[in-house]
Amino acid sequence: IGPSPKALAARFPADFLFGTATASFQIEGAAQADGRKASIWDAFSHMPGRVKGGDTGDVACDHYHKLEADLDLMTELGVAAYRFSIAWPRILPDGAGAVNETGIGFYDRLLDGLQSRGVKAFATLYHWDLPLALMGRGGWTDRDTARIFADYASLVTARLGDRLDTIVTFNEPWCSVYMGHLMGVHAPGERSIEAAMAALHVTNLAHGLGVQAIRSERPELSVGLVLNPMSVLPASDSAADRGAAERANDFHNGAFFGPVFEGAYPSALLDGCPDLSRNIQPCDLEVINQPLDFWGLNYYTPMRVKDDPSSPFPHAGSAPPVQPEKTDIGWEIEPAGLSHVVKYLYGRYQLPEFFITENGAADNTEVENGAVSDVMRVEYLTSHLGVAADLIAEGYPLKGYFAWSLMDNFEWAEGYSMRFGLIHVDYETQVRTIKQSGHWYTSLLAAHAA
Ligand code: GBH
Repeated sequence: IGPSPKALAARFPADFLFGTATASFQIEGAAQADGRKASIWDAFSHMPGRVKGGDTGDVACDHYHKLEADLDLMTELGVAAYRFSIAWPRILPDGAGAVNETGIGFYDRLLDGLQSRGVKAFATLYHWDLPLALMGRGGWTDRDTARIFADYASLVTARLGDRLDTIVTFNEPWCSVYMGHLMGVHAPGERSIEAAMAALHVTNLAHGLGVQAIRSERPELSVGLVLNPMSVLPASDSAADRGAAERANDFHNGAFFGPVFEGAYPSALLDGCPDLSRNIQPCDLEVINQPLDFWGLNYYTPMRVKDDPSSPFPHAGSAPPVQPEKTDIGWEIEPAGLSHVVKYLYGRYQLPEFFITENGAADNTEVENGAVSDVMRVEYLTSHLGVAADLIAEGYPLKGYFAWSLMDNFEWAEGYSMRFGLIHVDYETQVRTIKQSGHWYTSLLAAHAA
């Protein structure tokens, strides 16, 4: 079943960073504690029928109250870096205006705790928990939200930036834009191409303004953006399917990589979605196209497409999986998709160095006799890390890898039904149990550090 942790570790350079990742809304809970106000995910998850089982983020892993114990678990795992996100509504409960000092205090304790344990801090400003108050103005469909985001970025940089190793503006804007405004399966639950195209551009603009704000506050801080580019694989070699893959690339990848790294939206996207151009003002693309120190890649599964003129733009329908193995959430296990997407992107765009900022599997194995034998997750991580090592050997500038996730958590529309953690969380008792995958990761990290 793949190489030993020691053999795998030997394939990564000494300065390669191994870490784990989480996001505020998925783990913190304490939704009303110490002055935090609601985010769009609090509202969405409290609407009947939106999240499986009616689950909410009210308590989650109660990480807000278990910070010290969770930091100790990181030490036990032996991670060199921790990727987390900051809850905007915890530090600016109304999105703008009055600062909640108690909320900032939580991140002060987190950063001090990481520093004293020698763990590098990778912060994300936006992992989908927009302050609900900003929905009054239209949320991400309103241009003003971009400016307000930049003020939030300045505040975080000024107050916490001295203890950050890197800062990221957005996590997977593809999800907050398309799943939130077109597919309606994530907050705020809209289903309109008009809203999606407005949210796309306002989010990209917010990224650019955010980078400018961070740089002017703290020029030496390393700044990046985390994307979930689709590894778009055509169902067949036919010209029609390859054409569909090209259009899907524009819609899913070019919509973000184009403006951010080239200062232009793909022309096919501008032509195919007239709602997009309407939102663009002169100079926006210069603002969006800021040089970045790095970018983050989140990879789980490929997207297979076939030509389908009857489906909406980009006229690419989904094609069946090729690999028979799936994780418990039903996603095809295809490590080759990781190298495919990296090679596609570095061939297509001028990109800086990168980190794999998320990779992992839903493996819902439960605790039995005090242990969790999540063998599938170990195999998933092993095979994907093998591809990561191949990419480094081929010269791609991959600097680190973050396993998703440190612990089981609120898996968005799936609620608590899907478990991605290296650490098991019992949601009744909040007891944590390091899984077999967690112990395996520890041996990998120990071998790498030796
Ligand atoms: C990430 O999202 C999130 O950053 C993280 O918060 C989350 O917990 C984690 O992954 C696990 O889900 O079927 O058309 O939607 C990843 C979300 C999953 C979005 C795969 C795209 C496939 C395409 N991605 N999904 S589609």
